[in-house]
Amino acid sequence: MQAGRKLISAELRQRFCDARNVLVLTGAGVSAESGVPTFRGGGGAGVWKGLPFEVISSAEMLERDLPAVWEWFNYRRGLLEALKPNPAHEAIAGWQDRFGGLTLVTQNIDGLHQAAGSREVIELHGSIWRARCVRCGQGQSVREISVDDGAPPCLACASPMRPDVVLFGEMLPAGAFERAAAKAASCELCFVIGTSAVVYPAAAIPEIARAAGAYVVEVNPERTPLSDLSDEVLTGNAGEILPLLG
Ligand code: BV8
Ligand code: ZN
Repeated sequence: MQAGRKLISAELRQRFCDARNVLVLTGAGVSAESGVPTFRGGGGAGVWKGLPFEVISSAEMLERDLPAVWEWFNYRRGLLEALKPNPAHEAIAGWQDRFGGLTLVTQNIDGLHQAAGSREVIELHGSIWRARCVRCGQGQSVREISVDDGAPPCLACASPMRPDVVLFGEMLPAGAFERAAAKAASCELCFVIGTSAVVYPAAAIPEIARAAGAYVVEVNPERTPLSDLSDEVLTGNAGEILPLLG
């Protein structure tokens, strides 16, 4: 039997066959094999102009220097333009037709799950492809506005627009966490893929699933604070492991 296949227990194979309600939580690691830099573990997205990303991606920085925040996300969007989904994104997209109830929750703002064909993705931290007005909340695709010279003006009220992402110290989009938490509390199988599980409240979702009796499976080349809580840890790259689950 191919080495990789041994990685997956017979128990997981059985649960994967029988499961109806499955929750998947992803982080930057699921996009690593597409070339998207991760934040920790030397992934390269951790520091910008000497500032740790938790600082540049913060509500406080937005107050202090909105153009700098735009520059940071324009830089990251530039990195993303040419990147494509990888076999991990494709495997997860394929699961939505396999399980009656698949809930895909991501911390990623890169849109690669949707590019792979995943529908109804719960984007806990927003999207780098959207902007919204700081005053009236009007949303806009960044592809429809010029974002290269500072904060673009809102087409409705002319106030400055900001990246439609959740910054540190900011609340998640209305209902996003609640919807994910409700699905976590009722799923039989919970996959945690490519996340260092240190940012909250996202990292609480697998904890909710575990507490509700779900079988929690972590996919990550490294151990995380969630590894001990997981029923099964698949050590390796998501793009190589997920296709093995069929
Ligand atoms: C909030 C968008 C309420 C912007 C992001 C409780 C305890 C402690 C702190 C807090 C707490 N509650 C709140 C906080 C504060 C804070 C927080 O969690 N801080 C952390 C740093 C301790 N949380 C917040 O501020 C949240 N808001 O709580 O609001 C509130 C409001 C007002 C006042 C009070 C309370 C908002 C958090 C969201 C911030 N925005 N992103 C942007 O992208 O710049 S977070 C961002 O960082 C990502 O979205 C993600 O969530 C996180 C990065 O983590 P990962 O995605 O996991 O990536 P990382 O690089 O760390 O790890 C990659 C992993 O993949 C590694 O494990 C690696 O081994 C693995 N890997 C690598 N290659 C592969 C792989 N795995 C598989 N395959 C591979 N090939
Ligand atoms: Zn406006």
